[in-house]
Amino acid sequence: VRIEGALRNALERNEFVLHYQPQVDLKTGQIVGMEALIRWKHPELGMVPPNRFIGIAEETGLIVQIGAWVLRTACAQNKAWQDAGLGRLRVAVNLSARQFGAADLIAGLESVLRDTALDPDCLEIELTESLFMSDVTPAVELLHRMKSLGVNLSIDDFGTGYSSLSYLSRFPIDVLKIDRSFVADITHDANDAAIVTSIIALAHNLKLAVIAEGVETLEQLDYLRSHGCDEMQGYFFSKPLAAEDFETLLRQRR
Ligand code: G
Ligand code: G
Ligand code: MN
Ligand code: NA
Repeated sequence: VRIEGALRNALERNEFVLHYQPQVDLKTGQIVGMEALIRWKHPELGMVPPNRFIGIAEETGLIVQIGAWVLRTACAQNKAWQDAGLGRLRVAVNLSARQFGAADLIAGLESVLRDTALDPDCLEIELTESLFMSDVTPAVELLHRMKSLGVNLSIDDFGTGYSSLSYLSRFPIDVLKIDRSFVADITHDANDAAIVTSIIALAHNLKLAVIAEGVETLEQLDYLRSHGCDEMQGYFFSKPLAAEDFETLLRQRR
């Protein structure tokens, strides 16, 4: 309850920040993108992780305004890094179901792309399977409208939802993100290894790119690379970083 009241004021008080976690091409070892992850710098509670407030923000509907801020901030930051000569990276932003259902989703995306002048191909919108569960027809239309703006669409936490696979052939998806629960035991558990290699094959057969989340060890990285996974994201390479630290990392690697 205390959190909810403060959450309403957090946007005006400029208390949110984005951290960025690098996404690395497994063939070249280069940073090719980053996922923007929100944190709340509460004046008394300190740094509040998203798990403590995203749910409340969804219930109260505040996620629509917070999500719009995330999108705008992530796109502006990416464009600034590109203009500084730090590379043509792609930024991934999480979209909650509430935002997906909002009437002004497309207009909001359009205005952010116009205002920031970010190439839409350098933006990726992360969706979860739960978005596709209920009534599928409006979802298909909305996804095509998003795609027509030129942005990339990915499925986050792939394999953990309850939706059917049939949407993969009908929806204009570009990327599957293998959930980190499958990656964790990939080198010890034959079933998890089978699931991960199957997701990689599924993605590639559908001409989708595939990125593994939660990569924490060299063994996991080697396994994923040798099985043709395209990209990885995880603590082994880097935790999510504050913008200035992410920028330092980019400068060091150039
Ligand atoms: O950053 P962290 O690992 O603590 O993220 C925890 C969860 O919060 C993840 O499931 C992530 O998808 C979610 N999350 C982080 N940032 C955002 C955001 O900007 N919007 C939404 N909807 N979820 C986010
Ligand atoms: O949006 P999504 O649910 O995929 O959010 C990514 C979450 O995963 C964030 O909370 C991020 O901090 C977390 N994360 C990123 N890399 C790792 C990792 O290597 N291990 C673990 N356990 N969590 C990670
Ligand atoms: Mn995500
Ligand atoms: Na995930």
